[in-house]
Parts: sequence; structure tokens; C-alpha cells
Amino acid sequence: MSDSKKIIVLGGDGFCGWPTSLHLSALGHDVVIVDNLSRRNIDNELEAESLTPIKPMGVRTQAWKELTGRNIEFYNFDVSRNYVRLLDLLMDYQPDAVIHFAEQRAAPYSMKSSFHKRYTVDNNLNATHNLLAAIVEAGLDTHVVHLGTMGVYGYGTAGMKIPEGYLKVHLKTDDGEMVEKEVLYPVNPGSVYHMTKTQDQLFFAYYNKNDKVRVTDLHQGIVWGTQTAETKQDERLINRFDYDGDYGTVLNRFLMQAAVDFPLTVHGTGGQTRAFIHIQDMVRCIQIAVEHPPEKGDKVQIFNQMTETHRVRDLAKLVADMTGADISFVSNPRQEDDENDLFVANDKFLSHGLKPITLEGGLMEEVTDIARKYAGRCDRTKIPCESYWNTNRRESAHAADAAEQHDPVQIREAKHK
Ligand code: NAD
Ligand code: USQ
Repeated sequence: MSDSKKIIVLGGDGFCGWPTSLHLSALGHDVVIVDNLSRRNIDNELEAESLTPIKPMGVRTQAWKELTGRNIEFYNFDVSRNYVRLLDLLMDYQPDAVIHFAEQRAAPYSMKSSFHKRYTVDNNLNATHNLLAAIVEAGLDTHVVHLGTMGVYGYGTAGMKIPEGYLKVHLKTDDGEMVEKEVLYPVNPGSVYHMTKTQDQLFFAYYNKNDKVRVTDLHQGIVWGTQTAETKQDERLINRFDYDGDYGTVLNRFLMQAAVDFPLTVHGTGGQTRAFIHIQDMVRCIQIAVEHPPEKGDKVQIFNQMTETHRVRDLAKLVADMTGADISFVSNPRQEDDENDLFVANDKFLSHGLKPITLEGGLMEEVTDIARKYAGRCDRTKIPCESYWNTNRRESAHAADAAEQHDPVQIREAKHK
């Protein structure tokens, strides 16, 4: 491949980072992974495991080499703590691009306790800032591709589609003239995790202005699905599938719950509308972002990385109709709007040729090939979400449980039997 790039993937052992690393390697890019395996350690802390049997990094990279002849180098260090190792790696390897996935990404985990709030802030902000400072110190013109979140915008609508990062505003000056300005879309985070992503945006804006660091920030929706063309090639390459109450995301949780006959856990009314993208489209979007870097001096490039929006209760109904699962409306542990509309602009990826995989196209495969196949590995006690956003939410949930005088797992299971 003529335009092969040297790429470092920070967080390359994770749910998004692993399939992205394989996809870019398969395309002929030279890929190096950095990961401190903190996500695997959090599994130990929570006593919850990926539904799929993920293999250690050494087995993963060896399997890839056997299958394709391609090497993926792996370095185990903490990007938020080990600045010197990061700097040395950047100076030695001189990457064209660094893709930055290396953050604590679960909103419920970030809200569990003050320890978890502080860990998330410390880890995420230092990881992002270390990367930017190291690129400047190394004197490199490396393109930073960062995984942000749709959650930086909040999930409201102002009678318009949420634009890709920037908002044109009209201001009245002191002498009555109207002037047009462009600002970052106002942030409205819904958790400590989402708040760290809003701060990341400021780091990027600052280093882009001050040092002309080239940055693409991808405001991604909820990723669903498990496998990509590359991870399917060998079971040793299988991707992680989180289903527990902290790390499992809504659609993957519903698919797994249906497979193990656990009533689908809709929070509150289920009127929350969110943005979604399939994991195969996610890796394609990262490829597009890597292939289309901004020019030196361009402002931070922001893409909305999502392909469709859905209301949580509609997703539950879709999965229930498809599988015969029951639906359970549980007390919402999160402080969030009960109902919201969400309209999002995603023209940039579509104009670069993205052909989205729709829910209708991929859902059933996910149920049969992943959720049902590995259902025996599920620990049902890990399914309920028990991370509460505040005291009010905790007390409401406990009051609802006490009213039924049962253990929460049983209540949720019993409700729709
Ligand atoms: P993940 O937890 O599966 O992967 C993150 C990886 O980064 C893990 O392997 C972890 O060990 C590593 N890591 C974390 N902190 C690190 C550090 N300080 N040093 C080195 N490695 C570190 O999460 P994911 O689902 O793959 O998400 C990746 C990124 O994409 C995150 O930044 C997340 O915010 C974003 N994102 C994810 C989703 C989704 O639905 N999964 C949606 C939108 C955005
Ligand atoms: N929800 C349920 N039932 C469940 C789990 C979740 O009703 O069993 C609801 C939640 O209350 C919330 C919605 O589903 O209203 C989405 O929750 P989620 O856990 O699927 O997604 P979220 O917490 O927003 O976080 C995920 C990723 C995060 C990423 C974000 C993109 O974990 O890394 O940034 O999606 S976005 O949602 O667009 O901000």
C-alpha cells in the first residue's frame, strides 16, 4: 500500500481500539498499540467479565501475525502517568497519527463513588493532556484522532440538528451591530465521564491554537455490535462484549438480556433518545478520519460519528419483538431527562462514502452469533445497574425495591413474568 501510515493506537486492547487496530493493520498501516490493561483490571474490581472470551494481548497479536503475517507491537504503560515512556515512544516511532481511545469510558462507573469520579477525571484529563504535551515536546506534526462522545452536546435539541462541533452565533455589539461568530457547541455533560470529554475539547482547541497540533475529534454515539470483518477471522481475535450494569451499553445489554431470558432493563420511561453506530462502521469512520487529516493550521476538525438515533423503549420493543423477551421498566439510576428528541448532523462521514449498517441489518446476527453463543458465560447478578447519579436516585430505586420486598434482581426478573 503506497500511503501506508505509522499509527499508534492508545487504548488498543479495548472494545473500540482492538478492532480498529486490526482494521488499520489489515489495510497495510503499521500499527503500534499502547494500553495499560486498566479495563481488564476494572473487570477484576467489578468481578464482571466480557461475555465473549477475550484473549490476552500476547495471544491476540500472535494470532494476527499467524493469520496475516502482520506485526502489531504492544506496549503496556499508563498514558496518564508515564509521560516519559509516551514521549520516548513518539520520538522513536515518529507516528503519522495517534488514535486516542485510552480513557475510562463508562458513565455509570464514573458515578459510582468519589473514588471513581476522581479516577475518571485524573485518568482521562491527564491521558489527553500528556499526549498533546508530548507531541509538542517531540516536535512532531502527528495527527491526533480522538474519540469524543455525542454526550458532550447533551441530548437536547434547539429546533435544529446538532451540528458537527461548531455553532454559528449572532451577537449584538455595544454599538448595535450584528456580528457572526463561530463557537464550540455549548457543552452539557450528563456524567463525570462525559464531563471529561468536554474538557478534552478545550485541550484540543488550546494546543491547536498555540502549537498548531492537527486534531480530529470524533463525537461518537453508542457503539453496538461486537465483531468486525477482522475480529471474526479467528476466535483468538474476538472482541470484548460488556453486559454488566456499569460497562454494558444499552443495545448490547438488551441483546444479551434477551439471550439469557432476563427482562430488558429500560430505565424510567425509556423515552431517552440516543445516537448509535455499529462497530464495523466505527472502524471505517476511524479509517476515514486517519485518511483525511486536517492541514497544518486548520482548526480542530470535528465529526459526529453516529448513523442513527433511537429511543430506548423503541429499542427494547424491537429486541422484544424479535426474540420474545419481556420488558421491565426499572427505576432510573441516572439523573437524565425522561424524554428527549435528538437530531444530529453526520454529513461529513456520509460525504466520505460511509454506508451505514442499520439496526435491521445486523441485530439478529448479534443475538445468534454472540449473545446466545456465549450466554453460558453470563453472571445474571451483574446485570442490574446499581450506580446511582445522586442520593435522590438511589433512594427512589431503593424505595421501589423495598415496596416489592425482594432482591432487585428477582424483582426485575419477576416484573413481566
Ligand atoms: P474500553 O474501556 O473498552 O477501552 C479503552 C482502553 O483504554 C482499555 O483497553 C483501557 O485499558 C485503556 N486505557 C484506559 N486508560 C488508559 C491509560 N491511562 N493508559 C493506557 N491505556 C488506557 O472503551 P471503548 O468502548 O473501547 O472506548 C474507547 C473510546 O471511545 C473511549 O474514549 C470512549 O469514551 C469512546 N467512546 C466509546 C463508545 C462506546 O459505545 N463504547 C461510544 C462513544 C465514545
Ligand atoms: N439505559 C437503559 N437501560 C440499560 C442501560 C442503559 O435504559 O440497561 C439507558 C440509560 O439510562 C441512557 C441510555 O440507555 O439513557 C444510554 O446508556 P448507555 O449506557 O448505553 O450509554 P452512555 O452511558 O451514554 O455511554 C455510552 C458509552 C460512552 C459513550 C456514550 C455515547 O459507554 O463511552 O461516550 O455511550 S453517547 O451516549 O452518545 O453520549
